[in-house]
Amino acid sequence: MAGKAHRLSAEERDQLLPNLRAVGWNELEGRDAIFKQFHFKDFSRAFGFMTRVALQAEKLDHHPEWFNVYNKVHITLSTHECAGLSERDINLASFIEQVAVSMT
Ligand code: H2B
Repeated sequence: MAGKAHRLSAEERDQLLPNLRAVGWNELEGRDAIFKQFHFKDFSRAFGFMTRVALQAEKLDHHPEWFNVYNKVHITLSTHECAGLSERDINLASFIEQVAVSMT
């Protein structure tokens, strides 16, 4: 992975977050992270989605915190290295959106 992660500045957030907010990602209260709940038709689609996200996460060396039951997947993204939100989270969230669109 290129370079050290830095916590996004207020200006960077103003620039990068609106697109993700528009598709349901929100900042958590009390923790510098973003969160979204996904809802699929069934478990196969939810797990297919998770599999594709997992392979990309491993490639990026940036992994989601997530919870799954049946057709629901809840995802939190944050960066340990900078103890908050970095560009890595934005990039992974954008990839996750592309996968989700193709699974619904
Ligand atoms: N995933 C996430 N979400 N944040 C990180 O800071 C992170 C990660 N760091 N996956 C990586 C792995 C780090 O722990 C390893 C050692 O590169």
